[in-house]
Amino acid sequence: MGAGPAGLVLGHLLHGLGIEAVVLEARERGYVESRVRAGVLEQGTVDLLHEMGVGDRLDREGMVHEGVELRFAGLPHRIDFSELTGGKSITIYGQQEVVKDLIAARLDAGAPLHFEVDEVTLEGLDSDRPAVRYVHDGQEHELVCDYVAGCDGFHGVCRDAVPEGGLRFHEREYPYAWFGVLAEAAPSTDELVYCHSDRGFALYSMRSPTLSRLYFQCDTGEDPDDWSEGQIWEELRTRLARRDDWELGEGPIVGKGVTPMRSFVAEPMQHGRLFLAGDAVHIVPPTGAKGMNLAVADVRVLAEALRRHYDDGDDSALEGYSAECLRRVWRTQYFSYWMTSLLHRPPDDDDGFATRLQLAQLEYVCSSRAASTMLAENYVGAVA
Ligand code: FAS
Ligand code: PHB
Repeated sequence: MGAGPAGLVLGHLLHGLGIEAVVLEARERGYVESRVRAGVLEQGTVDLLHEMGVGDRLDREGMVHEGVELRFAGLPHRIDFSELTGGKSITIYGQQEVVKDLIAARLDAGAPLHFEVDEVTLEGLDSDRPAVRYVHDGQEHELVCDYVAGCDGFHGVCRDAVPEGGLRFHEREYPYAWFGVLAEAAPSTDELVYCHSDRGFALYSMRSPTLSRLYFQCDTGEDPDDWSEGQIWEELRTRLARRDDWELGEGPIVGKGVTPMRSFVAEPMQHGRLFLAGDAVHIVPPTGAKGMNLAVADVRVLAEALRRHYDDGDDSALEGYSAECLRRVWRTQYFSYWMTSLLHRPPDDDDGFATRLQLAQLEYVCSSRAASTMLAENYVGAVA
């Protein structure tokens, strides 16, 4: 269920393994392929897309970064990923580009992918013949299958199909959100900039040599339409200001939106014949750039577990799916929570104590090899 990164990567891996699968997506193709979300691919995600044979455009258009800048007190501090992780890096390539490549590959392979399905219900998850009912092109359909992969995101139906008490939930809502913009401005920095400022967090990211993606911390419930382009650029200029002559390049803003920040995990990641993956079962705040990478990592484990079931009649990996993924999910939750707490202005810090602690920790991260290595290896996804 779901044609996001999780559902499409799983569909492609299973197709490659000769395991029959149907991908069902609620939205139309155009919408799914234009939805601006993540933009950072870990080394492991890039390697997998190559192994799957969908890495050509990524190679041509992706931007490889071997480091990142932490900016605080108006000064830049570079974290050298390559030096600290034995040569690993990240690649900047929009999530919607990954989705486009995977949809094209699936349709080229003639593998089933249905857009605009509706009224999806799941039945018999505790039996060995679960069924998915849905409406497509006005017709009712029933798919009786061996397993259902719930890759339908946070607002999908699969997680809710688990009976009451079948899952435990862990959640933290953050008292701030991200105001994100996409701008037709040539990036004024070679690598991403994570910025701690008195006015709150800011992030300089990009999508291409002509497209910049920027975010700044705002109040929850902020309405992007209350901000003019001038106000947005002024806020970003103020927060990202450096003490030297670095200047923020501006350009027409072609997209803006506010994203709430939460940490969420549902456990276990399986119920009967339903296996949950990606945002359907865990959400991380985007500060660690982990959302899409975590979704891909889940289905990589699930595809191998299904291969062992069908090829070797061995269900041990399916039985171990949830535990194996949750180990990575909680470590990633910790890193994303740590990055978020380190860089965002705490709402009620009247005496500045929390801000002083953040600055001391930032100083430590940028002056200690051990601490900068912790950040680097988690960011590029080099932690086993
Ligand atoms: P997805 O949500 O991507 O895909 C689920 C799919 O299931 C969707 O296409 C949906 O339409 C479909 N679906 C839903 N209900 C269905 C139903 N009933 N039947 C069939 N299909 C159904 N991460 C970052 O690292 N950086 C970012 O900047 C960033 N920005 C984000 C901004 C937003 C607004 C959101 C929501 C997430 C953002 N993320 C970001 C996290 C994001 O990258 C997710 O982690 C990633 O999309 C997860 O992929 P999937 O699990 O495949 O879920
Ligand atoms: C992005 O490019 O959209 C992006 C980059 C880094 C993050 C979050 C989002 O931490």
